[in-house]
Amino acid sequence: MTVVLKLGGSVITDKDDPETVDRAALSAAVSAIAESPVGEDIVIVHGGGSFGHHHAADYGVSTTEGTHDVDGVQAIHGAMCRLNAAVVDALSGAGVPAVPVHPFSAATRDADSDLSLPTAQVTTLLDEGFVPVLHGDLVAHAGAGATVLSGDELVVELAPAVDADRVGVCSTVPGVLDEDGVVIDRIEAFEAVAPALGGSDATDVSGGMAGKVRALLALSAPALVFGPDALSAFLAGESPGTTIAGDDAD
Ligand code: IP8
Repeated sequence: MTVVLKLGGSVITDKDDPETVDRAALSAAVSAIAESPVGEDIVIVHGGGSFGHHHAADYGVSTTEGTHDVDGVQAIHGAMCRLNAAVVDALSGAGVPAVPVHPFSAATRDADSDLSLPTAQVTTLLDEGFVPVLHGDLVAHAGAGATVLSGDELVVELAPAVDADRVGVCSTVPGVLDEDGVVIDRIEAFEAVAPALGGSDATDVSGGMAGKVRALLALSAPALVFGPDALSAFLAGESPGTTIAGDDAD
């Protein structure tokens, strides 16, 4: 049972305070991972929270707007590396064999914005008993300099590469919410939930919940979106929050 788990940046950082880790939230997530029956068969991806997004906003960089400003690149990538070090340290402290993997060193987007992420490093680390910990980052982007590479994009690339059985997206909300704020139990087609998610124009996977759902529907593994309190349940094989299972999902 291989799991790809995304820890949302706003789950593990204090979003209002630049470069501040939410120690209590990170420690709770780390304990859930350390005690989970999944063991070392897990790839972890974390988002930017008050680390990457803060600097990306300062330099006007997004998944579509790039920069050639080396100071901006160092600020954004450097902040993400600092958050990654905090996550890896916390996992190591709990006995998880976590190792850092920095996507900026490997990924590219071509002039059509198509992403290429070499994954042999991740699969080999996993096979060798390590827990790779990747993060939202910058990516070298042909014609645009460097753009943001979101953790959600990484999850979508990694799940097939590691032949994931389940994908988890641990977010600050307890699942994908309908118009009344109620968690949607299961999503099998985007059209059925498009009105609740604010339309169908989100092709950018970092473009909010609509983009996330569209991208996760394309996976062959079921993906679950849930809140931090449900992380242990997800890792135990339960189905908290919203299950997103498109046509290709097992
Ligand atoms: O929070 C964004 O990752 P995300 C990473 O998963 C940066 O969208 C560099 C802002």
